Amino acid sequence: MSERLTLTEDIPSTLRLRMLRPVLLLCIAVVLLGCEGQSARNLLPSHVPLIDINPDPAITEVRLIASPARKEYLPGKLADVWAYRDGARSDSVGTVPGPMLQARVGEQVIVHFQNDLPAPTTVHWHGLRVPNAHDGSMSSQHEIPPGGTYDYRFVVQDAGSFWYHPHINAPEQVEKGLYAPLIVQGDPAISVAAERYLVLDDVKLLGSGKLDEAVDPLDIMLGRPGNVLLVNGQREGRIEVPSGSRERWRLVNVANGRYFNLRLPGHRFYVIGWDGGLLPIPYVTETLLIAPGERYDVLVTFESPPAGHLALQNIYYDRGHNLQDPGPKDLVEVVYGPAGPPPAALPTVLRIPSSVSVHKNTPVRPFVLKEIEDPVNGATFQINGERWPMNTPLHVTRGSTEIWEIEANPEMDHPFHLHGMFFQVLSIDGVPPSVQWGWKDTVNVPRGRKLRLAVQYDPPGTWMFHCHILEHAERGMMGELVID
Ligand SMILES: [Cu+2]
Repeated sequence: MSERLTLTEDIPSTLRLRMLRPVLLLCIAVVLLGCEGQSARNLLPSHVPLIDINPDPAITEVRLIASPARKEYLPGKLADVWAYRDGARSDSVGTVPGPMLQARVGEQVIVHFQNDLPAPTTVHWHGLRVPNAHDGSMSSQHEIPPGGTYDYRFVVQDAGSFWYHPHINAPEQVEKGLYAPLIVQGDPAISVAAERYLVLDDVKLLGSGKLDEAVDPLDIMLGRPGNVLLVNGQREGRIEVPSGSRERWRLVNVANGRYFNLRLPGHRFYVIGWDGGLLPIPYVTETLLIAPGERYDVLVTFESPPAGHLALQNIYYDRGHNLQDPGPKDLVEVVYGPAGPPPAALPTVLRIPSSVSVHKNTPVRPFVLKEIEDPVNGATFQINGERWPMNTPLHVTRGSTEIWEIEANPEMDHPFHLHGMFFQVLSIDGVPPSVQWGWKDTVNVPRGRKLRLAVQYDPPGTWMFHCHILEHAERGMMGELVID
């Protein structure tokens, strides 16, 4: 009998049935944990920063190790995971998420990386503009074998919220726990009572609390939907917020394929930034969609304590394939604590806008993201009719600008990520987006629609672009851009 458990399962039974899991469904009812909603909610742990071993204030130098570790996703049950740890702390153990890398704009960062995993790996610094040899993709470096080391070196150029993760066999390695937050400081100060980095994930667990490593066709199609939702590696956590005050939340979606659509009932998100840092003009929203790989930076004001239970929730977003609404799921309980400092006036301008210059003669380069259903293997994925690694690299000239017109086929959305440089969204089906001039490195391409992006080619090297549903990328939805 399957021992997979069902905690936050939101895959419609019709689809699961269609996708060859009839036995699982019969078993679901008897493997429930049975304590949903009753567990003692623990305060979310804060991220432990990597120790800077270099006294020079212009250099952040750290030792990062990836190794097997254990993680208690479910109470009293240990899962075998792969995790990052700080090699500069003699007593460090691997954690999920891994230790946070922090640096300031203009600093040189040196990461002495050591692979203690039983498999080759690399480290990709998602969103950072780095020299090509330090990007950590399969197009820019050789894999780091078990027992091997690699020194990553780059100067951080942009303040913002980023993350790091492997770029080899990512569907397995990220799912096993290899991901961590990365913050580059250097923004103008925004007055808040507290700042948090909430790392959103899901994980597919068996009733034993171990990772379910079986991959079925549905996992390939949707990006391994987990049955347990995690914030900072913890299920059903709790945060205490200062009453009458304001916090800054950085948010990243590190899930293989889950879309997070956030809501905090009775509160609004004041969005001040996303992938490439602060936005020129903030905006307010009741719900916040975060596709895999994306980051958002929001202010939340806690003015009126709710009468009852308050939770940051994940609500339905229609990403395609007739997935049905499972109802809201609590991600983390929010508790009003003692009064904090009253919030200062909200900033209205955060950054001077800058943009990629495009005109009517700017070349348009089309990309079609396509899913090919395969009843045996689930699906394969293509960009412009080609499957990585059999893709034809695109060659372009450094400094030139092009418009990328990206179209997703009608079945489902795909979050599109470009390494090495930011881009700007010009239009969706010809209509400019309501929020403009923010720099992105990952953007959701809604199914059946066309996005136009402005991309200026720099720096030189071979850069990957791909869907950030990791199973899609690994099964073909990935290409290479060569800037000469
Ligand atoms: Cu995709």
